Amino acid sequence: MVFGADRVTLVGILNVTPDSFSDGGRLVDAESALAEARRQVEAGAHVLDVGGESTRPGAAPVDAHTERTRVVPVVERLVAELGVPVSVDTRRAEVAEAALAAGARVVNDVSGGREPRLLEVAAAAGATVVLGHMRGEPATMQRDPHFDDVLREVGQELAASIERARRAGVKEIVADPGIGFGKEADHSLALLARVGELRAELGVPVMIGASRKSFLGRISGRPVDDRELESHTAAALAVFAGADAVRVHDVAGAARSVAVAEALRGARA
Ligand code: HH2
Repeated sequence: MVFGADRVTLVGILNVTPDSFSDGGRLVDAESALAEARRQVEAGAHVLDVGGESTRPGAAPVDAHTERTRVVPVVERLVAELGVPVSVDTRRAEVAEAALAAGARVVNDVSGGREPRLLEVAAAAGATVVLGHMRGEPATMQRDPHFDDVLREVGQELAASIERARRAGVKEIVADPGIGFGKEADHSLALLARVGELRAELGVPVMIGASRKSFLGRISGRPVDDRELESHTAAALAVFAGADAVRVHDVAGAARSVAVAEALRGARA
């Protein structure tokens, strides 16, 4: 199991894209990605999540060949040189398959397994799958998202994804409510605050990815390159509220804030 029950899993973000919303263009060559990955592992990352397509609101999709060419050489280097499980952040079966062949052990799919073959290739490789919740496509998902009851609807849609993944033969499944994926700030806040209920309902570990996202900027007024304190606070509170894993850019800071949250969660129990 990659997402062990005995600790909160810290997932470090490595976006090897030119256009990710907060760190685009910084890690496009394998050497920079490797150096950042080493820093994240030293800071306490348990998993490294490599992404070759930005899924920020409004992002245009990239073709599978481009995504694979960005991701696979980095996955190969991380697997060869670092001792932590590598995750590939992709919606495409073709990219997942190539990354798994290069040694990745986790497929993180923000679309929740919309491409059925992605679940099949992950199952065949014995990989863990993170199933995200997203309505629509990144290019248009923030156009007036609507929920009558966000917790219930996201829970039901994630439960359907989990069922598909189980049927495909995936053994380790993690759910993610998709903070900011087709959601207003209030939806993201409700999902984060009530993550414990979501976890209890779904019966699988839940990951939260709030790092640097716009709903935090809406609260503090800070731009994307100045939201670390907000991000650490959100990670800690997500853990206190019941999250099993957090996906973060600044692993060193998150490791410290999450340690406090874990201790408090332990004290409450
Ligand atoms: N958020 C992003 C990307 N992948 N995966 C999961 N499971 N959960 C998330 O919340 C999530 C995710 C978006 O953030 P980021 O990778 O920083 O930006 P971009 O999509 O622009 O590359």
